[in-house]
This record gives sequence, structure tokens and C-alpha cells, in this order.
Amino acid sequence: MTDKITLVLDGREVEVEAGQTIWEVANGRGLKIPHLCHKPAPGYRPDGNCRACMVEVQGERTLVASCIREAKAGMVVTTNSARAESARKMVVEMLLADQPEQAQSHDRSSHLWDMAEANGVTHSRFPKLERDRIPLLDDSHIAMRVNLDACIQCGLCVRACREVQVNDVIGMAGRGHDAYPVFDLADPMGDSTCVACGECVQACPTGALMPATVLDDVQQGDSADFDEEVKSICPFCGVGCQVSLKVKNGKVKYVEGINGPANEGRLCVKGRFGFDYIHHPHRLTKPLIRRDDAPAKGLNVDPGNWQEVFREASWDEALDLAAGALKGLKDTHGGTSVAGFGSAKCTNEEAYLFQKFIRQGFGHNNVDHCTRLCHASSVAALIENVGSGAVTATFNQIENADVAIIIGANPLENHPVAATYFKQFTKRGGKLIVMDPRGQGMKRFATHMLQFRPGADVSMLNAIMHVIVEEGLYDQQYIAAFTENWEAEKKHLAQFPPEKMEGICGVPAETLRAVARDFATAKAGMIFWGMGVSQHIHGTDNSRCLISLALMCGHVGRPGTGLHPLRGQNNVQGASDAGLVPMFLPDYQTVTDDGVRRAFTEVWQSGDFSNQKGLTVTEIMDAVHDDKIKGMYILGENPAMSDPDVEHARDALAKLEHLVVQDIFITETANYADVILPASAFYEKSGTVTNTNRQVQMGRPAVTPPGEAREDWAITVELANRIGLDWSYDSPADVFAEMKVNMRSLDNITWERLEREGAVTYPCKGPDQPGESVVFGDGFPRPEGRAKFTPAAIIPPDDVPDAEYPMILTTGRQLEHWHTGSMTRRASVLDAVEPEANCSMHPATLRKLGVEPGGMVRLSTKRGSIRIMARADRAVAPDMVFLPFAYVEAAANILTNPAVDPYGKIPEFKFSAVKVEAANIAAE
Ligand SMILES: Nc1nc2c(c(=O)[nH]1)N[C@H]1C(S)=C(S)[C@@H](COP(=O)(O)OP(=O)(O)OC[C@H]3O[C@@H](n4cnc5c(=O)[nH]c(N)nc54)[C@H](O)[C@@H]3O)O[C@H]1N2
Ligand SMILES: Nc1nc2c(c(=O)[nH]1)N[C@H]1C(S)=C(S)[C@@H](COP(=O)(O)OP(=O)(O)OC[C@H]3O[C@@H](n4cnc5c(=O)[nH]c(N)nc54)[C@H](O)[C@@H]3O)O[C@H]1N2
Ligand SMILES: [Mo]
Repeated sequence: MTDKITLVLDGREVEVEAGQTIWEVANGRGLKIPHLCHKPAPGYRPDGNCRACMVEVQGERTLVASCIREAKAGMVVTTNSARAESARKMVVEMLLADQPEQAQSHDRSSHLWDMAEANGVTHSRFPKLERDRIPLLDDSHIAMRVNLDACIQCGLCVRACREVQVNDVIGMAGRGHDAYPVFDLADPMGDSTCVACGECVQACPTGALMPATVLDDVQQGDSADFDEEVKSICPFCGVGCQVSLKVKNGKVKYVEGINGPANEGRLCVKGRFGFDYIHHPHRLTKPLIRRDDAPAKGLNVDPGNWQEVFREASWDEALDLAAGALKGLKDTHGGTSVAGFGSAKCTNEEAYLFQKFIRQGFGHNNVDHCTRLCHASSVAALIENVGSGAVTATFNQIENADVAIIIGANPLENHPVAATYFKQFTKRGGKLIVMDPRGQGMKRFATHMLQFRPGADVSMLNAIMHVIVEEGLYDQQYIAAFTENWEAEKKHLAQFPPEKMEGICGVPAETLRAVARDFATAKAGMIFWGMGVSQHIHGTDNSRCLISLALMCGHVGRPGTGLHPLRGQNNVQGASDAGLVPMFLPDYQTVTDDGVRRAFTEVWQSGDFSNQKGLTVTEIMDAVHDDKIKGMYILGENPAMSDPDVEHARDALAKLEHLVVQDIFITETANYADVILPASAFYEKSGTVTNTNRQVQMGRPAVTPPGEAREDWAITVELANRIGLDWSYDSPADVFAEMKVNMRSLDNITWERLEREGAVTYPCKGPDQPGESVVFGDGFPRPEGRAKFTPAAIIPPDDVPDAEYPMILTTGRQLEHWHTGSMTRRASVLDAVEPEANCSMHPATLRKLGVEPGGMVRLSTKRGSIRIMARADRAVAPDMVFLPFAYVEAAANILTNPAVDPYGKIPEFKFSAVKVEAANIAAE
């Protein structure tokens, strides 16, 4: 309970919560005090510098800035006195003196003009001040324009950049009236270290900083000039930022972040500026059918010129052909001859329908999606040891933590909005421990940076846990109350003293000891992890170690504690929850359980299907080579680029008797299709998605799909009916209602509620509750409510360097590109910022090879070879190469190792032996 205080506001006595500012008190009562440098949004501290919000407080000689003055008991505040009003008017007039007239301003609907109107000001009585020394237009950045003639020195952009996003790029130069924002040390914005999150643009109240898409060539525009505003969810990563899409003439004009539970208004470059892939001319607009005279299946379709390979068809023809062929394979060879890959880019309802289509339509469980290549090992370890595959706490819980580990994850590039909370945590004094073979961006914020040998996670983590045991730093009470198998774990850990492990992991024993002490003795600690942990043949063991580490310190189940594998795709959590995996029906109910299957077939009103776990993504490709699978339905995945062995995957796709691909573009995978079904993109459909925080959120359509493209769920329903399933859903809401019948995780979450509230976290205890951000405070969903310690032994990577392949190849991501590039290489801003296929190596390594930074190298592994531009990057260890997998012209997965982890069946994307050679054209 917060204390209440009483004060007088404009002559009336009001009772309010203590601790609020006068501005907040007034605002809470519907009184709009003008404000400019104050942004009433989460994360923005009031600054009180512009004086636009002045009010009178009885007994004080001067007016006070209401945005920073705390309301006190007994205060007598007058907001509407003549003195306050004329002072506020004066402030606005002074500021307008320096602005272009409204009709010619950069943003005719900026907040400044709203405030001018609120003060009854239309133009200024004051003469223009001299502002010649300030550089005016800066159009060096592709996505943003800086027009400093509109700057009022309010400092919001500085707070946006330094305090909210913690990017530390914008600062103020000059003094007084001559002050103006600069990027780094006065670089043009486009040459600075700006990562284009656009927070400053969203914060700027005057149009001095604006999205380029709002301005015309004479730098004039109107941010209110849109036909419609639609609230939806960013379609890129698992953070699940809520966005407001401003739509004009059927197209998204610009995007702003809104106050969702995960992002609180923040966005990154992809969410803010990466939306226009949906308007790209390569979008599929009609169903396509492979021509009878098409060349043999291969990577031979130019997405802009596909007519040699495909012909346009009507929906009826395409759907009949696709369904007829898949059903024909079933009738001839049995249901198991058809398999499906669903999509983590689509909605929960679409994922649910997809797994139902395969299970009900073909009688087996050979259905999977990209989670297999992603956190499959983390989920295997979590289900085994804590009884649930989802995070135990939202990432935002870091605000209650005093220590956090980030291991094998690069959130600055891959979960940039989550990273803003991690950076803020360190600014508040939180201890951050980063563990990564690469000196990735969070290093700058780390208390301890453990730049260890790739693939050596288990040795490092076991050594840390050894110290915790040896020094008695574990939480005996927690272990006794909530865990099992501790004695075995303790005994196992005795073999891993840090002095012995430092030779394996490359981290000095003293550092391992210091980290152990910091983590174990903290009041509240969290662990975040990513692909560096999961994508190994020992990925499940890596996660087991992280789980054990959290459990032995009692860092689970309380605010500021928890296990959080940062989920990747916008809906990979939801797609997995919805049963888009070969071993589980929705809510991780096992397919081998007769009762579970019966519960579903009762709802589906159909017969039983296989009680055998199905094949995984990579096993399905093997089964195609083995002639067991002859037909596939691939929806919103691009295995011809993302599979760990693309030559093998492409051969499999070519071999299929019938391949149906449903996508928004002619992807590399669609090159091999017999039928291509044009789908709607995320901003063109409605449906729910579930983010890394277990927050179920409502996606809403903002624009109509191009041409004849249709919503994914509706296409799957059409196919189902054509293979004889007799489905009738009128909308995703119907599907959601069906999902709820057998998914306890959706209790107290309804479609109507999501439409109204936008987001609810599961599990949720009541229709009026927001849901649990921290779970397992009173035990785990396992026998006797106990979590388990599973000891992990050291297993070396599968493909270790030798004389012929002496270096280590690791693959991953970059800020601007999304996976296989299908979307982001068609997003104009993102592609302009990062247009060329590249890899990174230590400058010393490049020197040894005789390659200049920016020169070409040839990378070869036991599986294949590519030629690619090499950048110099000190963050990469001298014996390593870092390679993103977004570029078809230098496809990483020609090189990667498909060996898998025995439990999660996840491939070892993070480690292969590689040979690197200089490869300028002359040498080739
Ligand atoms: N911009 C962008 N963002 C994305 C995506 C994207 O394609 N582009 N994809 C989304 C998806 S689906 C996912 S799964 C996430 C992935 O997000 P992350 O997990 O952050 O992804 P990666 O870049 O693959 O790898 C993370 C880190 O693992 C480190 N690493 C390499 N080898 C090892 C090792 O042996 N041990 C340890 N501990 N670390 C190692 C790498 O140096 C790298 O910094 O990102 C999501 N967000
Ligand atoms: N070398 C290497 N390979 C990796 C990884 C790695 O770290 N290194 N990481 C792995 C991981 S973690 C992952 S998650 C996978 C990702 O692998 P994929 O899921 O295959 O990759 P994406 O490029 O995200 O593919 C998504 C597809 O969906 C399409 N799409 C987008 N929106 C929609 C929509 O609304 N409807 C439909 N129908 N289609 C849509 C896009 O055009 C694209 O073709 O890659 C894996 N592969
Ligand atoms: Mo992923």
C-alpha cells in the first residue's frame, strides 16, 4: 500500500498517492499541463529543463516546473492562474521563434504544435535568434533525418539514447541557445555508431529527428497524416515488442513502439524500420504451379523472374493439385510418406492448425519446425529438470536482480530491446557476467567477461559449480526443499576443480572462482542463454549445467531470479506450445500417452493417430533420402538455407515427389516446390503470438495482403478440407477457442480479453490477473514438486580442427538481418545498412592470410566451400571465423556440421573445423 496525501489543486482538495509529481497528479485527474521536455512514458525521467509546464505553488516566489516537483501534503497548486498561463505561453512563443512556420515545418503535427495550440499560440511575437552556427539538415542516415533548426534543446533525444536504450551515441554540444545534439563526437548520424533503434525519433517533440519516410524532399511532412493506426506485434524476434503501425494508402508509413509488457515503448532497427519487406515487389500475389517444361528442380528461380519455372494458377487449381498430390501419396504409400514443417513466424492458431493437419490428416507425428535448430536442447533439459520448457521469469525481471549471467547469447544484436533492460541493470550497479567465446557487445557492460574456448561450456560451468560446493556457497535450504539428486551432482562436481578446468575452457581459475562467488552470494540472480549454449552436440548438457547452477543457488522462483533461454522467432514459444513438434501435442502433452491423444481426437472428432514420436526436422530430411518421405508441406520456413547441411537438404527437397511451399516470397526452398501458395505477412493477418516471456499477445491486420495472397490459417483450412477433413473455422478466434479446450496454459486467457488488453502472461490465475511473470516459487511441475540436478560430463565438439582444417567456424546472426535473409534483404533500410555477405576474423588472422579488411576469403569445411568478404573484428578469437547465415550467395550452411545432440536433436551450428584462404579474384 502506498501512502495517500491530500493537497489542493486548482481550488479543489484532492487525495492522491504519495511520491507523484505535480504533473502526474494533474494528469491523473485529466488536467493537461503542457509539457515538452517531459515524456510521460516508461523509462523517461523528468528533467524540468524546458519550463513549459510551469505552475504556481502557494508560498513560493517563483513558478515551479510541475514535471519534476513532487506533490506534497498540504500543497496548494494552481495550474490555471494568469501568471502560470502567461509564463507557459511565453516559453512556447520563445521556442516557436526559432521554428519554421507550422505549414513549412518538418512535422506539421509535432507535439510542439499541439502544445502551442494548447497554450493558444499560433505564431511567435519574438524575432528569430541567430542559429547559423548549428548545422541544419543531416540526411546521412538512410532511415532518419536530423533537422536541427527545429531543435528546442529539450534533451529528450539524449535521454532516449543514453538512458532508455543505453546506446550512448547522442550527446549535447554547445551551450545555451547554441546547444544541439551530436552523434558520437559530432559525426553525421549515418557515420556514427548509431544502431538506428530510432528511440530518439520517437522521443523528439518537434520534428528535429524524424523517420525519413514521413518527410518529402524539402524536409516537410506530417506525422499525423495517416489513414489508420493499428496496434500489433513486431514480426521479428521473440521479445514481442508491441507496435503501432501508421497506415497510409494501404501501406505502412512508419512504426512506433507502444507500451507492451515486454518493450514498454522501445523498438530496435528491425521493428522500427524493417517493416517494408511486406511491400516488396517480390511478394507472391498468386498461387504458382511448377511448369511441365520447367528445368530440373534446383536453385534456379530468380524471384523477380520466375516465369520460366512456374506458371500462375487459380486458388482452386493450386489447392486441388497440392491436396490431391499429398492425399495421393498417403493413399499409395501410407500417411507417413507426407511430412510437414510449420512456422514460428506465424500465429498460435496457424501452428495449431498445421500440427492438426499432419496428425489428423496423415495419422502420424512427423511435424516439426525451426525450434529444432534453435532451443530444442534447452527445452529438453528444462522439461527434464524443471518440468516445463518455458522461461521461469520474464527478462524484465532483471530489474529485481543483482547479478545476471548472459551466456552464448548476443542480445545487443538479436534481442536488442531485451538488451536495453540488461544495460540499464548494469547502470544501476547490477553485476553482469558475460560468457562468450566472442567479445560481443555486452562485454562493454560486463563485470566479468569470460571469453572462453568455444564448445567448452560444460568444463567452465562445472568448475564454477565446483567452487560453489567447495566453498559452501550453495543454498542448502532451497536444495532440501525443492530439488532432488543433489548428492549425485555434488559428487560429480568434485572432478571439476577450476585449476584443472582452466586448461580446457581457457578461463583462469581465479576468474572462475570470482564468478562463482558473485553469482552464488547474490540475493537474486538470473541466467539468460542463447544459441551458443544450445547449438552443440552437447547442447542439452550445457543447459543442464545452467539449470543446476541456478538451482544450487536458489536462484529460481523469486523476483529477480530465474532461467531464461531467450527465445528466437516471434512465435517460437507459441508454436511449440501449440504442438508444432513431433513428440508433443499442445502444452507438451506427450503423443505416446493414449489418454492425451484421446482428449484431442475427441475434440477433433476423428480417429486415433500414431502413438510414436515423430521425426524431427533433420530426421525428416534423412527420411526423404531414404525414400520414406515423398511429399512435404512447408509453411513459413526456409530449410534450403537454414538446415545444417543445405546440400543434403536441397537434394532432399529436389527428390520429393510433391512439395507444397506456403510463403510470402519465392524462397530458396520454394525453388523446389511443385505448388507455391501465396501467404499474407504478419501485418496482414490477425492471430495471437507468444513471446519469450510467455506473454500471449494479439496481432492485428494493418494492411491487406497483396494480390490474391491469403492468411496462412485459411490456406491450411482449405487444404484440410480438400484432403477430406471437414474443418469449419470462420476465424482465428474459432481456432483459439478450440485450442483452449486442451491447453491449460491458456486458462483465463480468451480471445476477447486479448483483443481488449493486448497481452496476458501465462500461467494466469484469474480473468482479471495479468499472469505470472515469475513461476515455480512454490515448487515445480515434477514429481513431489522437485526440480532435478542432472550431472553433465565433458564432451568435445564433433568436428574438431586438424592439420587440414585448422581453424574454428562459428555461425550466427547480425543486427540487421533475419536468418535466411528472405525478409530483411527485402527491407530497404536493413539491406542498405548491411548489403553484402560477410564474415569476421581477428585482424591478426587476416594479416597472416595476407588479406586486407574487406578482402575476399575462401572458407572450406569437410562439407563444402564458399567465397566471402572478410571484416576485421578484434572480438573474434584469432583461431575463429564468425559467419552469419543470411546470405544465399555465400550460404553458411554449405559449411556447417549436421551432427546432432542426442536429446534435443539440435545440430552443431556453432562449431566446425574450417580452412581459411585468401581468395581475391586473381588467386581463384
Ligand atoms: N538480428 C537478428 N535477431 C535475431 C535473429 C536473426 O536472425 N537476426 N534470430 C532470432 C532467433 S530464431 C534466435 S534463436 C536468436 C538467437 O540469438 P543468439 O543466441 O544471440 O544468436 P547467435 O548469434 O546465433 O549466437 C549467440 C552467441 O553464441 C556465441 N557462441 C558461439 N559458440 C559458443 C560456445 O561454444 N559457447 C557459448 N557459450 N557461446 C558461443 C556466439 O559468439 C554468439 O555471440 O536470435 C533471434 N533474433
Ligand atoms: N548456420 C546456422 N544455421 C542456423 C542457425 C544458426 O545459428 N546458424 N540458427 C537456426 C535457428 S535458431 C533457426 S530459428 C532457424 C531459422 O530457420 P527458418 O525458420 O527456416 O528461417 P527464416 O528465414 O526465419 O524463415 C522463415 C520463412 O518464413 C517466411 N515468412 C515470414 N512471414 C511469413 C508469414 O506470415 N507467412 C508465411 N507463410 N511465411 C512467412 C519468410 O519469408 C521465410 O521464408 O535457422 C537455423 N539455422
Ligand atoms: Mo532460433
